[in-house]
Amino acid sequence: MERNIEEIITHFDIIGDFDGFEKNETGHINESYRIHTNSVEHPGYFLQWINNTIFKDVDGLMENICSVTRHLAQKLAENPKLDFSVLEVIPCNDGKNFYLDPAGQYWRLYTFIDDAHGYNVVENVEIANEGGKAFGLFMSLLADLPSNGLSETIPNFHNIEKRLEAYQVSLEQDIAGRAKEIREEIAFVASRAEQMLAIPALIKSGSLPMRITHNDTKFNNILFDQHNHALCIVDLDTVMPGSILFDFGDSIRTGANTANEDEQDLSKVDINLPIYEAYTRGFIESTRETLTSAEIENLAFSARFMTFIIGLRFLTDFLNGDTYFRTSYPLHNLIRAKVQFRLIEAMEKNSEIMHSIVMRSLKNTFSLTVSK
Ligand code: GN1
Ligand code: MG
Repeated sequence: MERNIEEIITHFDIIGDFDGFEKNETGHINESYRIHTNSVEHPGYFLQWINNTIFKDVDGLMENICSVTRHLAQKLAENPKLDFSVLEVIPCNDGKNFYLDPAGQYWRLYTFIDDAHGYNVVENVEIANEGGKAFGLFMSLLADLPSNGLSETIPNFHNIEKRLEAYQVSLEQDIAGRAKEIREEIAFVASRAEQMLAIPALIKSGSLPMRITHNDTKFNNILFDQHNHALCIVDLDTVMPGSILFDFGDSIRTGANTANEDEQDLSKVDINLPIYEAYTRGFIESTRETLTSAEIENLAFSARFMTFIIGLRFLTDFLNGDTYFRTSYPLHNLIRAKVQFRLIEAMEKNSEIMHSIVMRSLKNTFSLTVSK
């Protein structure tokens, strides 16, 4: 779609004048643009087109992001030692927190975080440990924000029962005629589905508490500074009530995979145990005060659970003819699903050691203290 970025920016209350932009190619759902201005003091802005087919309630979504970022900013002001930052939403000229253009497209603007970078594949254990601390801290700092004030931006987002139902429907309808290409994956899903239902059962029984979680904790949603200190958590569209297992599991899926999410050479896919351990230690350091026994017991398994649920979503989208995730070639979603399933196999082989790493981390880490 043709976008007039310069015109869109005029609707936001920015410092300086528009001076060009670059498109940022990460993310499978929204579109992002780095905006330059002629102001020397201001580092620029980060403009995003919000995919309204997927995020149907943009009002609710932006309210969530504003209350979460406000809360985090206040917590960080009270705890300057934490040396962490938070996204800043830039309002429109009319005071609203998003701009709806005449074509019915939704836009929002953040301050650009300068000199920051993220990782698709984590390079070393120090970075993994920082990442674990950062996502754990993000959740801990949100623990006292009332979760009933937040909307569910995508209902049933990590509901495995609903995801399995949607997959079954897509498989039966086979609208894109692709079911014949996924025989191995169909068998994989059938053989693992039942064990995954343990998580919703624990949620329903109340053993796994609902907290405010990020729900899209891809490792590349952590920004690092030049010294590889974790600076900020981004991509807040799905911050809503969820289980801590969702957040831990998705970071392991992305951060502790030796390969990219869409690696075509499946022999490169494996679980990187030193990275897993470093992330786990960092995460537990920031969350241990609140972890319940059911959460601890299932933390290692959550990596398989989240890898399964997202693999299943890629596979379902492949069957549907690629209507949800942005793809670059016809088999892209199938490759993504294959990578997830291969990673699950690698984690299954290491399941005991992954659990013992959780237990060891609980013994060997101290908690970060955060004033409430
Ligand atoms: C999507 O667009 P991005 O990369 O932030 C998806 C996540 C998936 C991820 C898979 C709202 O996130 O749930 O885990 O792709 N976000 C949404 O890479 O569906
Ligand atoms: Mg996202």
